[in-house]
Amino acid sequence: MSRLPSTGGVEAATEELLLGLSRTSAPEVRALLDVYRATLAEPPLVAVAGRVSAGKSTLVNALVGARAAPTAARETTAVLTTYRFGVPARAEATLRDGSSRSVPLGPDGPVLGDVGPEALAHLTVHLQEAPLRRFSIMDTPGLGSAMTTNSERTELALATGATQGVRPDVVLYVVRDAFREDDVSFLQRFAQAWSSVGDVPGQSGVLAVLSHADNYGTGPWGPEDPVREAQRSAAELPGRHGILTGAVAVSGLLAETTRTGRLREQDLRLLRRLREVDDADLQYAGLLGSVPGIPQEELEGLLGMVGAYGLRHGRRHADTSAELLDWIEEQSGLRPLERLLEQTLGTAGGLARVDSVLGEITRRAGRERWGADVESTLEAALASPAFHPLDQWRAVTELRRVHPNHELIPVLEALQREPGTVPAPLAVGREADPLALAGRYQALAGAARTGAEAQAARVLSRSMILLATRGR
Ligand SMILES: Nc1nc2c(ncn2[C@@H]2O[C@H](COP(=O)(O)OP(=O)(O)O)[C@@H](O)[C@H]2O)c(=O)[nH]1
Ligand SMILES: [Mg+2]
Repeated sequence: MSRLPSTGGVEAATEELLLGLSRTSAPEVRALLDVYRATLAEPPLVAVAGRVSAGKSTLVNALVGARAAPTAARETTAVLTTYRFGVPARAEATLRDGSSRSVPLGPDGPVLGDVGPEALAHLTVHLQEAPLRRFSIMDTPGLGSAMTTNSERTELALATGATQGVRPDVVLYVVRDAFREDDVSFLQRFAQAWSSVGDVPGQSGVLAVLSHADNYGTGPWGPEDPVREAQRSAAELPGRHGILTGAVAVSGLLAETTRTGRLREQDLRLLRRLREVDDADLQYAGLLGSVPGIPQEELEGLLGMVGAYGLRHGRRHADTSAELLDWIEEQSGLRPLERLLEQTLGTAGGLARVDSVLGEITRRAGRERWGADVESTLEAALASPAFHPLDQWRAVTELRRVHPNHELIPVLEALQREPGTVPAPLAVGREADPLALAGRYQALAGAARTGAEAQAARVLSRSMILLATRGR
């Protein structure tokens, strides 16, 4: 059963369409269609992208609630890994030749043994962590800066998961310190890898994560609170970069520490003992890793879990472990990220997935000659009223991209929310008559300035006709 939000019946219609197609298809096509149906029934996919050392794997661990992804030290061996919900916990390696085999899952992640990095395409790790029931999450290795030439297409596709054929519903793009112009080109290359899979419209969201919030700006020892500064900077990002649908400041380190239950009683005691140390001494100690009377490795261990920011401020919130955990959770910024993620997956995620899968099936049917009857069945189904919400979604997505403030956007959005009624922005006087509105939009389509506007008007005209003929 699908866990996606309501998508105006499109998902049920898609399931029915694919089932119908597979009944009349050749065995190899049927097998493919079954894979697509299974894909649609799975939780949506979140891809975490960004440069090496941006904090991607740390964030993955925080969101999953387990130290599943190796961080920092083992970055050089990083390989694209998707974490999915599954029982029992297990790992599977997919090789570049398309075959796959199960590999042991050790405490530090999959153990590759004799599977060489050059043979490996990606890993899938099944875990029982509750957040993975809501979404699967893909940890990507950072893209190199030179992955633009044709010969590197394969690497690019491998590094973004494009070879898996399952398009991410949301991209969390992790940056450290700042979102720069070359991050835009990085994101474009990320999208480019996907476009080599097919020209499916983009995923439902690209959220920027300003990581290392605890070290932001003047840093943990500076006069300003770095976390607040990072939050202010993050809030400005979507307005500045059209490619972003949202942005949040996060300290992945603090989030990983609370969400994976790393802190022990002795860490709490150690933090309390640090209350007597003044800031300058603590900063110095933080750099050198020592405070008189406290073993260096204990201090380093604590620093590795809460960072200098947690050391400096956390010690004032360490009366009880509950108080400390609440404080860390609050500073980490993970909850606002989860809310934004939930919202992004919830509003458009379902339709984006259906769109992506149906687009791919349509292309393959043509390219791989699945048969004229398959193609005509697909075409007829997609043109039927059951799939009209998908056309509305496509139209509004494209309109938002081309004319972000277009007056038809709220109309299309209202129709998606309440498919059975004339949208509130229109429901005034005689204009509320759907057939009159259909005519008006038809005329607008003819006079439109751009393809996006024309498409939106055509789709709206049909929405009104469908409204007028409902129940007749
Ligand atoms: N202080 C601080 N350190 C972080 C944060 N996020 C990640 N790190 C550290 O930065 C290093 C790189 O993180 P990692 O998640 O491996 O980056 P990746 O290469 O993007 O996967 C690790 O040592 C992390 O502990 C953060 O928010 N604050
Ligand atoms: Mg990593």
